[in-house]
Amino acid sequence: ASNGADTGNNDENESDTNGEEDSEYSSAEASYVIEAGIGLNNQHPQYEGLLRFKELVEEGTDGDVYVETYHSSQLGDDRQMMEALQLGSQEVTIPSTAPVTNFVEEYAILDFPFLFPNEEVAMDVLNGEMGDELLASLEDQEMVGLAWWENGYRDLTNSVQPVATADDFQGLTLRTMENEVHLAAFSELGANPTPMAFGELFTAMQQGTVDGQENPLATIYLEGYYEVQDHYSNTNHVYSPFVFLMSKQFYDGLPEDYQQLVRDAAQEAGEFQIEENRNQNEELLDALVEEGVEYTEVTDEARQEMADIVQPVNDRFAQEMDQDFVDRFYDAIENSEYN
Ligand code: TF8
Repeated sequence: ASNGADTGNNDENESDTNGEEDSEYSSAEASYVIEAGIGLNNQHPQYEGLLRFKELVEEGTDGDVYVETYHSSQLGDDRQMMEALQLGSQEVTIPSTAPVTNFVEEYAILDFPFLFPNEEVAMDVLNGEMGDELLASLEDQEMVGLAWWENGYRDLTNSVQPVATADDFQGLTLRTMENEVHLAAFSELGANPTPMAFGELFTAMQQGTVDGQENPLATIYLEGYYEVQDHYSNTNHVYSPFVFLMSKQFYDGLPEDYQQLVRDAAQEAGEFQIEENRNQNEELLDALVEEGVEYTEVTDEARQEMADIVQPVNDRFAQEMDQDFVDRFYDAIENSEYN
């Protein structure tokens, strides 16, 4: 297993490894035990969402389904946890969609930079037919997609220079997620992208293996990146969803009423997580600046220039995908009432 817990430095409550103290139930008395793991630490709204899921499932089944929660990559990184779901040795994980492209190609469309004009459109499309289709496509991979959660718009931090325009990406060595679209897009901008698992990122920045990284504000602040990064820019370059995944083997073994219950719980806990995520954002920017990070505001004009530079990357990947799927996806964005 990975030792991600050691790489972040903001795990203020290390003893809270599995939410045990928040539950009146126990695994010994349950018919089903769900081991649920995430890569982020227990300060992130994603963990609060996971605890909400635990509460809903345990109360809804009167303790017959028990949920053990793990954070900080205690059970492995996103990719390893998805593999464990396929094997049936872990029941739940909630990765960003970017590493899911290694299992289902179509997920790559979600990594297209500057695809969704705002969060509401993104959630509208994901909770509609296109999102349902993406969830269903996981079944061939022995996983069941239960709900969409939100990581959020990704922003840039680095330890070298303020990034205000596309030119400022030149020469920066940036950690990216393990995803072809991200690799291509950052190369196109003139940076040196270095894909690596999330659990290795903090140390890589600390040791100077990479100059910077990109993640939503909540991760940047709550994982303590201000200790190793000097500059933050609100590039908003990619909207990053989380997808709530369950092992198909485990799901298929549940009675039908429990299947519906975990589905509803994942959805409801997700709505809570998304609200928490969005509420925190403004506060977090102030807190980041308070820690001494220099904030560079990216203008709409500069963002448009970045978008124009990476557009050929989107077009190239779109061409390699099922044309009908891509067309319908773009239509769904355009036709969203939040657009
Ligand atoms: C990344 C992602 C991650 C999440 C999480 C660790 O940068 O944004 O923060 O997928 O599961 O790797």
